[in-house]
Amino acid sequence: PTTVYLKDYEPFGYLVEDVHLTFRLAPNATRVLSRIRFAPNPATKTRDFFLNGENVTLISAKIDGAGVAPEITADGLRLEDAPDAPFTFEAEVEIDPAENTALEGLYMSNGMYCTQCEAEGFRKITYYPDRPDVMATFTVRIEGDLPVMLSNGNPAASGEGWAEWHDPWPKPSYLFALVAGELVAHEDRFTTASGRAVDLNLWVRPGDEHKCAFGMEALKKSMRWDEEVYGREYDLDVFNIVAVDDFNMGAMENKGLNIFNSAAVLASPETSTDANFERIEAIIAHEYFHNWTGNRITCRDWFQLCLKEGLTVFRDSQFTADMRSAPVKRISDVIDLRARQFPEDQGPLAHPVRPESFQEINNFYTATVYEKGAEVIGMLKRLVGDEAYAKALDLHFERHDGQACTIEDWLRVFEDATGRDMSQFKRWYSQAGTPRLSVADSYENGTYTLTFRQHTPPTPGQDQKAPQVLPIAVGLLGQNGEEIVPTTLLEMSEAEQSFDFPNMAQRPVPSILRGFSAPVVLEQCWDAERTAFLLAHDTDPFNRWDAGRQLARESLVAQITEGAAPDASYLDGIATLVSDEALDPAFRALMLSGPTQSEIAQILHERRHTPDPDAIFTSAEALGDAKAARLEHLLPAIKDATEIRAPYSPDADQAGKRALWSAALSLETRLDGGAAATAAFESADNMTIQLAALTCLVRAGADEDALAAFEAQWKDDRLVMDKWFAMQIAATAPENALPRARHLTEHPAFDLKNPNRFRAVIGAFAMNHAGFHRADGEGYDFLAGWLITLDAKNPQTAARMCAPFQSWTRYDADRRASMKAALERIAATPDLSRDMSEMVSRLLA
Ligand code: HT7
Ligand code: ZN
Repeated sequence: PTTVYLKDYEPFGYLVEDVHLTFRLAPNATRVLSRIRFAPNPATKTRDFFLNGENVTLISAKIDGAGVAPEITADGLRLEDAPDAPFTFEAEVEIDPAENTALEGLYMSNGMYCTQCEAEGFRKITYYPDRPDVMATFTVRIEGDLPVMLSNGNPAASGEGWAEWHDPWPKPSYLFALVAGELVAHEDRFTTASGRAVDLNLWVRPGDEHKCAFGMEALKKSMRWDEEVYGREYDLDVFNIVAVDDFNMGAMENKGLNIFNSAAVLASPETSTDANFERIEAIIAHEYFHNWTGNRITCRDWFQLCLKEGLTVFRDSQFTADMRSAPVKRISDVIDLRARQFPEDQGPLAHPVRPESFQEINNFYTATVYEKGAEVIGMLKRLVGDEAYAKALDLHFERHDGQACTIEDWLRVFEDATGRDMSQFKRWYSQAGTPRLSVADSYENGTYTLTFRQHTPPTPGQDQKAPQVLPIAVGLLGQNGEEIVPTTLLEMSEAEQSFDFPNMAQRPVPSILRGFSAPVVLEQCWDAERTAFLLAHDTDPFNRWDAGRQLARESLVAQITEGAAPDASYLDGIATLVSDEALDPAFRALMLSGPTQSEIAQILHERRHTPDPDAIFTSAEALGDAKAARLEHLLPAIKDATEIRAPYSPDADQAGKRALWSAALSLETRLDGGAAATAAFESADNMTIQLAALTCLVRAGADEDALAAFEAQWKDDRLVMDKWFAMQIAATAPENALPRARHLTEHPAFDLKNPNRFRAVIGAFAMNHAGFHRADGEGYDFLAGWLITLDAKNPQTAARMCAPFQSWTRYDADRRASMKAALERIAATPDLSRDMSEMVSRLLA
């Protein structure tokens, strides 16, 4: 396979003025007619007229009305003698949406036509310069016997069996979308700050109308928020969202026609959990915010993906923090970053936030590009301050509207708006790996000194790392827990740097990296007493939570490596916090959750112990049991105080109470074997409590009746059945995970072609840490076998699911050999996709 390099970027030799497309829809033989006006690009000397095209059959091609016979290759079309002056290119091609199981380009989902063009899917629809720096206006005519036919922009005209759409905003082809089928709309209206009336429609399959209201409210809140916080208004007369069952990712920000995985937009109290509601609100916001950060200002090439994704994730996190609890959102984001991005950054798949080469761009829609990309924006904002950030963003929108940009353009905006030199900061975009930040302190003659050292371990292809700019938020506490120095930002730019705090009457207790101000691993000399002190007193909610997490982590490491008992100071600290009714219930619920088993495996590996997944599982269970015993007397009061019987609302307040109630129920189940969980399951009137109770029963191994009852109740709801499949595999005891997953692949509702269902069974299995890492290696073989099968149909989803193998080198020799063999089995599969072969070769390198 060919490798594409950032350094080789060249603009396309032609500009596209406008595009007219006509679709004659038919499941196995859709005809696509294109009329495209090209003009030589004055910025380039070479004029290679090559149009990307894959899996399309050319019927005819013309230039300025005269037939031409271009050279056709597996990946496109070339005309040697294209004019060196403006001309119109016309083509007619045929494609087969019904056979398209890769879900890229135009495909069918339950009888509905829909598209997914990011990153390089438009070339599966017709011949085109399918690259983000070619921007054009599109007019689209759809012909077919379907009641609803949608495309980007505003509706232009329609009649019996046809509809026309016009998008006045120049856009790259990856933002093209078409949907056609039997759909019904949940309608609403929004008036923008400047008075433009916008029709809002959420299109769903008949029967799903009752799951639309929440998504629509989330859309309106997002539109208002972007006006108020970023000064960004919507720019078309209509905004359409469509829910689709078969979709590779969460959602797609096509201009004026966002397409959503139905799991990322449909919600009702009976069928969706609080976590689903929060995620849906965030994804709707994310896709909507792309209208400015992604669509109006797009990426020059796919190496710049973080320009739109990092910024848009940062914006959706700000939105959620504003709508809900800011500290809880920050803690949840860091849990996610440490669980998904840190392993990526510390393993064979590590790559910079702006990668420099790829074989298959779909493999770079990663936690590093998205979540670390968002952390980088958060650091920028901290470093320059809120006001300068707002000024820089205004300049970005003003200067680059309508352009396809780079990270250099983005950083120049900050340099011009603030006068700061961003050259060292830019290393965050080019250096892979998680910096490790160690800290030492001293106290002499009334001056307290913090000395930091930063070091980033080597990553594939990058042996040496230069120091990065680290914003380190620090607060100092007095011996009685009072705050003597409030949060202060230290700016570190060297490999080693000291910061003095003079005139300190006593040696303070430092609270370092408040709010997780930089995405680093903080290495402090372990001091159990200081950590317990911070758990009790820190005024920074993130560091307070993290102190609890560290105590739990150290307890587990000592349990595993020294046979120690669960740490009493951790249990005491948690007991005090969870019964403190002045604290937000959502925060208290987070305090009760422990580190994941794969996090413990990573820490053991860092400390040169070979992780034993069974020992990790047993120790985590022992800590859970000890927590239940220590908190037993508090559980009734915690549950009583949360009033979960109020009429259901998905708001943050109620969701926080239910989270705490469910965490208490989970501990109670360890004590009563499932009696309380059974009662909760049977009386639940919302999915949050029903699923929480069922999870408790699965963990306790008392699940047979409840699982059957749940299936009987929800067998006709695809999204709820995904939960049923996933949870019973992920939460069961390790020895049951593989037999259960195997058994469920034979369930009549298991469907390889539906990514949600595949992830619910095969993906959930890999989340059962000790079940996946069974000593006999059969878990690895099971995953590899299913990835090989899926790769033949849907390479993108198959390749994304290789991630559980990324930690393979950290385990014992037998497990390592089994994982390597599983990866080699994938690598040796004939006709492996480009997606999969790139992933496996990086994993094995
Ligand atoms: N920009 C989108 C990324 C994307 C995608 C979405 C759905 C299916 C396939 C996809 N490939 C890339 C989604 C986002 O970040 O908002
Ligand atoms: Zn995005």
